[in-house]
Amino acid sequence: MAAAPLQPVPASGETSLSEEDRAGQAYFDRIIADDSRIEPKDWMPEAYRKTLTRQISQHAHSEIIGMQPEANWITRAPSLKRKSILMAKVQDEAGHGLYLYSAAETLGTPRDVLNQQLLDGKAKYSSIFNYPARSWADMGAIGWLVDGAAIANQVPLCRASFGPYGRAMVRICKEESFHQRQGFEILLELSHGTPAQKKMAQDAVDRFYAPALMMFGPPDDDSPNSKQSMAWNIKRFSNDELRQRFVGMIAEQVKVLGLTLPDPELRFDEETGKWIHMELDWQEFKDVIAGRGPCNAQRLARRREAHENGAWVREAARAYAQKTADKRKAGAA
Ligand code: BYC
Repeated sequence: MAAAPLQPVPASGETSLSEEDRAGQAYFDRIIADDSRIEPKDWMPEAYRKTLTRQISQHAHSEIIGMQPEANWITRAPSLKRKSILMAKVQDEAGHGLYLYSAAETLGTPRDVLNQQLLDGKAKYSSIFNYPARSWADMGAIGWLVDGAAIANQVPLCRASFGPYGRAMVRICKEESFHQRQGFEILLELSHGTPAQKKMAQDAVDRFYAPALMMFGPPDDDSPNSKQSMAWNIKRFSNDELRQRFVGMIAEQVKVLGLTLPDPELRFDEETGKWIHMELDWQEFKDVIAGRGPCNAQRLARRREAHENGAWVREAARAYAQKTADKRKAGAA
Protein backbone atom coordinates (compact mmCIF):
# COMPACT_ATOMS: atom_id res chain seq x y z
CA MET A 1 0.00 0.00 0.00
CA ALA A 2 1.45 3.38 -1.00
CA ALA A 3 1.91 5.78 1.91
CA ALA A 4 0.53 9.30 1.68
CA PRO A 5 3.26 11.95 1.32
CA LEU A 6 4.65 12.82 4.70
CA GLN A 7 5.45 16.19 6.10
CA PRO A 8 8.77 16.52 7.99
CA VAL A 9 7.90 16.87 11.65
CA PRO A 10 10.25 19.27 13.46
CA ALA A 11 10.43 19.02 17.26
CA SER A 12 7.94 21.47 18.76
CA GLY A 13 9.08 25.08 18.66
CA GLU A 14 11.66 24.40 15.94
CA THR A 15 11.23 25.87 12.52
CA SER A 16 13.83 23.76 10.74
CA LEU A 17 15.44 20.34 11.06
CA SER A 18 19.14 19.73 11.79
CA GLU A 19 21.28 17.96 9.16
CA GLU A 20 21.07 14.73 11.16
CA ASP A 21 17.30 14.96 11.51
CA ARG A 22 16.95 15.69 7.82
CA ALA A 23 18.88 12.51 6.96
CA GLY A 24 16.85 10.58 9.56
CA GLN A 25 13.60 11.90 8.15
CA ALA A 26 14.64 10.92 4.60
CA TYR A 27 15.46 7.38 5.82
CA PHE A 28 12.17 7.18 7.70
CA ASP A 29 10.18 8.41 4.69
CA ARG A 30 11.85 5.79 2.49
CA ILE A 31 11.05 2.98 4.92
CA ILE A 32 7.41 4.06 5.10
CA ALA A 33 7.12 4.47 1.32
CA ASP A 34 8.60 0.96 0.86
CA ASP A 35 6.07 -0.37 3.37
CA SER A 36 8.99 -1.69 5.38
CA ARG A 37 9.64 -1.56 9.13
CA ILE A 38 10.98 0.98 11.58
CA GLU A 39 12.92 -0.58 14.48
CA PRO A 40 13.46 0.97 17.94
CA LYS A 41 16.98 2.30 17.27
CA ASP A 42 16.05 3.87 13.92
CA TRP A 43 15.50 7.60 13.63
CA MET A 44 11.80 8.44 13.83
CA PRO A 45 9.83 11.68 14.05
CA GLU A 46 8.92 12.54 17.65
CA ALA A 47 5.24 12.64 16.67
CA TYR A 48 5.49 9.04 15.35
CA ARG A 49 7.12 7.93 18.63
CA LYS A 50 4.45 9.75 20.61
CA THR A 51 1.45 8.38 18.75
CA LEU A 52 2.80 4.83 18.92
CA THR A 53 3.53 5.12 22.64
CA ARG A 54 -0.02 6.43 23.06
CA GLN A 55 -1.70 3.69 21.03
CA ILE A 56 0.42 0.76 22.24
CA SER A 57 0.17 1.76 25.92
CA GLN A 58 -3.60 2.31 25.65
CA HIS A 59 -3.81 -1.11 24.08
CA ALA A 60 -1.70 -2.64 26.90
CA HIS A 61 -3.90 -0.99 29.54
CA SER A 62 -6.99 -2.36 27.76
CA GLU A 63 -5.65 -5.90 27.99
CA ILE A 64 -4.94 -5.52 31.71
CA ILE A 65 -8.25 -3.83 32.60
CA GLY A 66 -9.98 -6.28 30.24
CA MET A 67 -9.07 -9.11 32.58
CA GLN A 68 -11.53 -7.83 35.17
CA PRO A 69 -14.99 -8.47 33.65
CA GLU A 70 -13.97 -12.05 32.87
CA ALA A 71 -12.03 -12.77 36.05
CA ASN A 72 -15.29 -11.87 37.80
CA TRP A 73 -16.82 -15.07 36.39
CA ILE A 74 -14.01 -17.57 37.03
CA THR A 75 -15.43 -18.71 40.37
CA ARG A 76 -18.93 -18.96 38.90
CA ALA A 77 -18.12 -20.77 35.63
CA PRO A 78 -20.65 -23.61 35.23
CA SER A 79 -18.12 -26.47 35.08
CA LEU A 80 -14.47 -27.27 35.84
CA LYS A 81 -13.75 -27.32 32.10
CA ARG A 82 -15.32 -23.89 31.58
CA LYS A 83 -13.42 -22.58 34.59
CA SER A 84 -10.03 -23.75 33.31
CA ILE A 85 -10.70 -22.37 29.80
CA LEU A 86 -11.72 -19.00 31.23
CA MET A 87 -8.68 -18.89 33.50
CA ALA A 88 -6.42 -19.59 30.52
CA LYS A 89 -8.09 -16.78 28.57
CA VAL A 90 -7.67 -14.27 31.40
CA GLN A 91 -4.00 -15.28 31.71
CA ASP A 92 -3.59 -14.76 27.96
CA GLU A 93 -4.84 -11.17 28.38
CA ALA A 94 -2.16 -10.55 31.02
CA GLY A 95 0.40 -11.90 28.56
CA HIS A 96 -0.89 -9.55 25.84
CA GLY A 97 -0.48 -6.64 28.23
CA LEU A 98 3.12 -7.69 28.87
CA TYR A 99 4.05 -8.02 25.18
CA LEU A 100 2.52 -4.60 24.54
CA TYR A 101 4.19 -2.83 27.48
CA SER A 102 7.48 -4.32 26.27
CA ALA A 103 6.84 -3.01 22.73
CA ALA A 104 5.95 0.44 24.13
CA GLU A 105 9.11 0.50 26.29
CA THR A 106 11.28 0.15 23.19
CA LEU A 107 10.05 3.64 22.25
CA GLY A 108 11.69 5.04 25.37
CA THR A 109 8.99 5.35 28.05
CA PRO A 110 9.50 2.95 30.98
CA ARG A 111 6.67 0.63 31.90
CA ASP A 112 6.45 2.13 35.42
CA VAL A 113 5.61 5.50 33.89
CA LEU A 114 2.97 4.03 31.58
CA ASN A 115 1.46 2.04 34.42
CA GLN A 116 1.37 5.10 36.65
CA GLN A 117 -0.58 6.99 33.95
CA LEU A 118 -3.20 4.25 34.12
CA LEU A 119 -3.31 4.24 37.94
CA ASP A 120 -3.64 8.04 37.98
CA GLY A 121 -6.63 7.85 35.63
CA LYS A 122 -4.71 9.84 33.00
CA ALA A 123 -4.46 7.10 30.37
CA LYS A 124 -7.26 5.78 28.18
CA TYR A 125 -8.14 2.12 27.82
CA SER A 126 -10.82 0.52 25.66
CA SER A 127 -14.33 1.79 26.36
CA ILE A 128 -15.74 -1.75 26.24
CA PHE A 129 -14.31 -2.74 29.61
CA ASN A 130 -16.38 -0.14 31.41
CA TYR A 131 -19.54 -2.19 30.87
CA PRO A 132 -20.54 -4.81 33.45
CA ALA A 133 -20.47 -8.59 32.82
CA ARG A 134 -23.83 -9.56 34.34
CA SER A 135 -24.38 -13.19 33.40
CA TRP A 136 -22.46 -16.28 32.31
CA ALA A 137 -23.72 -15.57 28.76
CA ASP A 138 -21.72 -12.33 28.89
CA MET A 139 -18.57 -14.51 28.80
CA GLY A 140 -19.88 -15.77 25.47
CA ALA A 141 -20.76 -12.30 24.17
CA ILE A 142 -17.41 -10.88 25.27
CA GLY A 143 -15.53 -13.72 23.58
CA TRP A 144 -17.57 -13.61 20.38
CA LEU A 145 -18.15 -9.87 19.99
CA VAL A 146 -15.36 -8.17 21.96
CA ASP A 147 -12.57 -10.54 20.95
CA GLY A 148 -14.10 -10.67 17.47
CA ALA A 149 -13.92 -6.87 17.19
CA ALA A 150 -10.39 -7.01 18.59
CA ILE A 151 -9.37 -9.46 15.84
CA ALA A 152 -10.94 -7.34 13.09
CA ASN A 153 -9.10 -4.30 14.42
CA GLN A 154 -5.81 -6.01 15.23
CA VAL A 155 -5.10 -8.32 12.27
CA PRO A 156 -4.17 -5.26 10.13
CA LEU A 157 -1.96 -4.06 13.02
CA CYS A 158 0.24 -7.15 12.46
CA ARG A 159 1.53 -5.11 9.48
CA ALA A 160 2.09 -1.94 11.52
CA SER A 161 5.22 -0.11 10.43
CA PHE A 162 6.79 -0.27 13.90
CA GLY A 163 8.49 -3.70 14.17
CA PRO A 164 7.97 -4.56 17.86
CA TYR A 165 4.27 -3.65 17.69
CA GLY A 166 3.58 -5.64 14.53
CA ARG A 167 5.41 -8.70 15.87
CA ALA A 168 3.58 -8.57 19.23
CA MET A 169 0.27 -8.37 17.35
CA VAL A 170 0.92 -11.62 15.46
CA ARG A 171 0.94 -13.68 18.62
CA ILE A 172 -1.90 -11.71 20.19
CA CYS A 173 -4.14 -12.27 17.18
CA LYS A 174 -3.54 -16.03 17.26
CA GLU A 175 -4.64 -16.13 20.88
CA GLU A 176 -7.62 -13.83 20.24
CA SER A 177 -8.87 -16.31 17.61
CA PHE A 178 -9.05 -18.99 20.28
CA HIS A 179 -10.84 -16.54 22.58
CA GLN A 180 -13.43 -15.71 19.97
CA ARG A 181 -14.15 -19.38 19.34
CA GLN A 182 -14.62 -20.10 23.03
CA GLY A 183 -17.09 -17.20 23.26
CA PHE A 184 -18.98 -18.38 20.18
CA GLU A 185 -19.16 -21.89 21.61
CA ILE A 186 -20.57 -20.66 24.95
CA LEU A 187 -23.31 -18.75 23.10
CA LEU A 188 -24.00 -21.69 20.77
CA GLU A 189 -24.53 -24.03 23.70
CA LEU A 190 -26.76 -21.56 25.54
CA SER A 191 -28.81 -20.75 22.46
CA HIS A 192 -29.52 -24.49 22.01
CA GLY A 193 -30.29 -24.96 25.69
CA THR A 194 -33.45 -24.17 27.65
CA PRO A 195 -35.61 -21.14 26.70
CA ALA A 196 -34.14 -19.32 29.73
CA GLN A 197 -30.59 -20.04 28.55
CA LYS A 198 -31.38 -18.87 25.04
CA LYS A 199 -32.90 -15.69 26.46
CA MET A 200 -29.76 -15.12 28.55
CA ALA A 201 -27.60 -15.47 25.41
CA GLN A 202 -29.78 -13.06 23.41
CA ASP A 203 -29.77 -10.54 26.26
CA ALA A 204 -25.95 -10.64 26.39
CA VAL A 205 -25.68 -10.07 22.62
CA ASP A 206 -28.22 -7.23 22.86
CA ARG A 207 -26.17 -5.48 25.56
CA PHE A 208 -22.72 -5.97 24.00
CA TYR A 209 -23.50 -5.26 20.31
CA ALA A 210 -23.31 -1.45 20.33
CA PRO A 211 -20.40 -1.18 22.82
CA ALA A 212 -18.46 -3.73 20.68
CA LEU A 213 -18.98 -1.56 17.57
CA MET A 214 -17.69 1.44 19.51
CA MET A 215 -14.40 -0.38 20.14
CA PHE A 216 -13.33 0.67 16.62
CA GLY A 217 -13.22 4.29 17.75
CA PRO A 218 -15.15 7.41 16.73
CA PRO A 219 -16.53 7.88 13.20
CA ASP A 220 -13.85 8.75 10.63
CA ASP A 221 -14.80 12.42 10.45
CA ASP A 222 -14.36 12.66 14.23
CA SER A 223 -11.11 10.65 14.48
CA PRO A 224 -8.22 13.10 14.94
CA ASN A 225 -5.45 10.48 14.80
CA SER A 226 -6.51 8.23 11.91
CA LYS A 227 -5.22 10.18 8.95
CA GLN A 228 -1.64 10.53 10.18
CA SER A 229 -1.57 6.99 11.62
CA MET A 230 -2.62 5.66 8.22
CA ALA A 231 -0.01 7.78 6.43
CA TRP A 232 2.59 6.23 8.75
CA ASN A 233 1.31 2.68 8.06
CA ILE A 234 0.39 2.16 11.69
CA LYS A 235 -3.32 1.88 10.99
CA ARG A 236 -4.15 0.28 7.64
CA PHE A 237 -7.89 0.93 7.57
CA SER A 238 -10.11 3.63 9.01
CA ASN A 239 -12.31 3.12 12.08
CA ASP A 240 -15.54 3.06 10.02
CA GLU A 241 -14.05 0.73 7.42
CA LEU A 242 -13.12 -1.86 10.06
CA ARG A 243 -16.43 -1.42 11.90
CA GLN A 244 -18.52 -2.19 8.83
CA ARG A 245 -16.33 -5.21 7.98
CA PHE A 246 -16.85 -6.57 11.46
CA VAL A 247 -20.62 -6.08 11.18
CA GLY A 248 -20.51 -8.15 7.99
CA MET A 249 -18.70 -10.99 9.78
CA ILE A 250 -21.08 -11.18 12.72
CA ALA A 251 -24.21 -10.72 10.57
CA GLU A 252 -23.50 -14.19 9.13
CA GLN A 253 -22.22 -15.82 12.32
CA VAL A 254 -25.29 -14.78 14.35
CA LYS A 255 -27.45 -16.93 12.06
CA VAL A 256 -25.44 -20.02 13.04
CA LEU A 257 -25.95 -19.10 16.68
CA GLY A 258 -29.71 -18.94 16.16
CA LEU A 259 -29.72 -15.45 17.71
CA THR A 260 -30.29 -11.95 16.29
CA LEU A 261 -28.37 -8.69 16.32
CA PRO A 262 -30.26 -5.75 17.88
CA ASP A 263 -29.90 -3.62 14.78
CA PRO A 264 -33.00 -2.79 12.71
CA GLU A 265 -30.88 -0.99 10.10
CA LEU A 266 -28.43 -3.81 9.44
CA ARG A 267 -28.08 -4.57 5.70
CA PHE A 268 -25.53 -5.09 2.96
CA ASP A 269 -25.47 -2.23 0.47
CA GLU A 270 -24.91 -3.80 -2.96
CA GLU A 271 -24.01 -0.44 -4.48
CA THR A 272 -21.11 0.39 -2.15
CA GLY A 273 -20.28 -3.20 -1.19
CA LYS A 274 -20.43 -2.15 2.46
CA TRP A 275 -22.43 -3.15 5.49
CA ILE A 276 -24.77 -0.54 6.91
CA HIS A 277 -25.48 -0.53 10.64
CA MET A 278 -27.52 1.62 12.98
CA GLU A 279 -26.28 5.00 14.24
CA LEU A 280 -24.37 4.53 17.50
CA ASP A 281 -24.78 6.71 20.58
CA TRP A 282 -21.55 8.71 20.32
CA GLN A 283 -22.44 10.77 23.37
CA GLU A 284 -22.42 7.58 25.41
CA PHE A 285 -19.01 6.71 23.90
CA LYS A 286 -17.61 10.12 24.85
CA ASP A 287 -18.97 9.79 28.39
CA VAL A 288 -17.42 6.34 28.80
CA ILE A 289 -13.96 7.39 27.61
CA ALA A 290 -14.17 10.51 29.78
CA GLY A 291 -14.52 8.24 32.83
CA ARG A 292 -18.30 8.36 33.23
CA GLY A 293 -19.18 4.82 32.10
CA PRO A 294 -21.03 2.30 34.26
CA CYS A 295 -17.86 0.65 35.63
CA ASN A 296 -14.96 3.13 35.15
CA ALA A 297 -14.56 3.90 38.85
CA GLN A 298 -14.81 0.24 39.85
CA ARG A 299 -12.28 -0.89 37.22
CA LEU A 300 -9.67 1.68 38.26
CA ALA A 301 -10.20 1.06 41.98
CA ARG A 302 -9.69 -2.69 41.43
CA ARG A 303 -6.53 -2.06 39.35
CA ARG A 304 -5.07 0.20 42.05
CA GLU A 305 -5.86 -2.39 44.72
CA ALA A 306 -4.19 -5.15 42.65
CA HIS A 307 -1.16 -2.91 42.13
CA GLU A 308 -0.83 -2.28 45.88
CA ASN A 309 -1.29 -5.98 46.66
CA GLY A 310 1.51 -6.75 44.22
CA ALA A 311 4.02 -4.47 45.98
CA TRP A 312 5.72 -7.44 47.66
CA VAL A 313 6.31 -9.11 44.27
CA ARG A 314 8.01 -5.99 42.90
CA GLU A 315 10.03 -5.72 46.09
CA ALA A 316 11.12 -9.38 45.87
CA ALA A 317 12.04 -8.99 42.19
CA ARG A 318 14.15 -5.91 42.99
CA ALA A 319 15.91 -7.74 45.86
CA TYR A 320 16.60 -10.74 43.63
CA ALA A 321 17.97 -8.52 40.83
CA GLN A 322 20.22 -6.78 43.37
CA LYS A 323 21.45 -10.10 44.79
CA THR A 324 22.22 -11.41 41.29
CA ALA A 325 24.05 -8.20 40.36
CA ASP A 326 26.08 -8.31 43.63
CA LYS A 327 27.04 -11.94 43.00
CA ARG A 328 28.12 -11.13 39.46
CA LYS A 329 30.21 -8.22 40.71
CA ALA A 330 31.82 -10.37 43.42
CA GLY A 331 32.58 -13.08 40.82
CA ALA A 332 34.20 -10.54 38.48
CA ALA A 333 36.38 -9.06 41.26
N1 BYC B 1 -12.05 3.26 23.81
O1 BYC B 1 -8.42 9.40 16.62
P1 BYC B 1 -8.97 8.13 17.15
C1 BYC B 1 -9.02 -6.29 23.66
C2 BYC B 1 -9.72 7.35 21.78
S1 BYC B 1 -8.15 -4.89 23.94
C3 BYC B 1 -11.33 4.23 24.43
O2 BYC B 1 -9.79 7.30 16.22
P2 BYC B 1 -6.85 6.16 17.13
C4 BYC B 1 -9.27 -7.26 24.71
C5 BYC B 1 -8.36 7.35 21.10
O3 BYC B 1 -7.42 6.69 21.89
C6 BYC B 1 -8.92 -3.71 22.85
N2 BYC B 1 -10.74 5.26 23.77
O4 BYC B 1 -7.76 7.29 17.78
C7 BYC B 1 -8.60 -7.19 25.92
C8 BYC B 1 -8.13 8.84 20.96
O5 BYC B 1 -7.76 9.38 22.21
P3 BYC B 1 -6.37 10.20 22.43
C9 BYC B 1 -8.07 -2.52 22.65
C10 BYC B 1 -10.88 5.26 22.43
O6 BYC B 1 -5.82 5.81 18.13
C11 BYC B 1 -8.92 -8.07 26.96
C12 BYC B 1 -9.52 9.37 20.69
O7 BYC B 1 -10.43 8.42 21.20
N3 BYC B 1 -7.60 -2.48 21.29
O8 BYC B 1 -9.48 -6.38 22.58
O9 BYC B 1 -6.41 6.53 15.76
C13 BYC B 1 -9.95 -9.00 26.79
C14 BYC B 1 -9.78 9.63 19.23
O10 BYC B 1 -9.83 8.40 18.47
C15 BYC B 1 -11.58 4.28 21.73
C16 BYC B 1 -6.69 -1.60 20.89
O11 BYC B 1 -6.23 -0.78 21.65
C17 BYC B 1 -12.19 3.25 22.48
N4 BYC B 1 -12.91 2.27 21.90
O12 BYC B 1 -7.86 4.91 16.95
C18 BYC B 1 -10.63 -9.08 25.56
C19 BYC B 1 -6.23 -1.71 19.46
N5 BYC B 1 -11.55 4.57 20.41
O13 BYC B 1 -5.32 9.15 22.66
C20 BYC B 1 -10.28 -8.20 24.51
C21 BYC B 1 -5.19 -0.73 19.09
C22 BYC B 1 -10.84 5.70 20.28
O14 BYC B 1 -6.11 10.98 21.18
N6 BYC B 1 -5.71 0.60 18.98
N7 BYC B 1 -10.45 6.12 21.49
O15 BYC B 1 -6.62 11.02 23.66
C23 BYC B 1 -6.29 1.09 17.85
O16 BYC B 1 -6.46 0.41 16.86
C24 BYC B 1 -6.69 2.54 17.87
O17 BYC B 1 -6.02 3.19 18.93
C25 BYC B 1 -8.22 2.76 18.00
C26 BYC B 1 -8.47 4.28 18.04
C27 BYC B 1 -8.93 2.19 16.77
C28 BYC B 1 -8.79 2.15 19.26
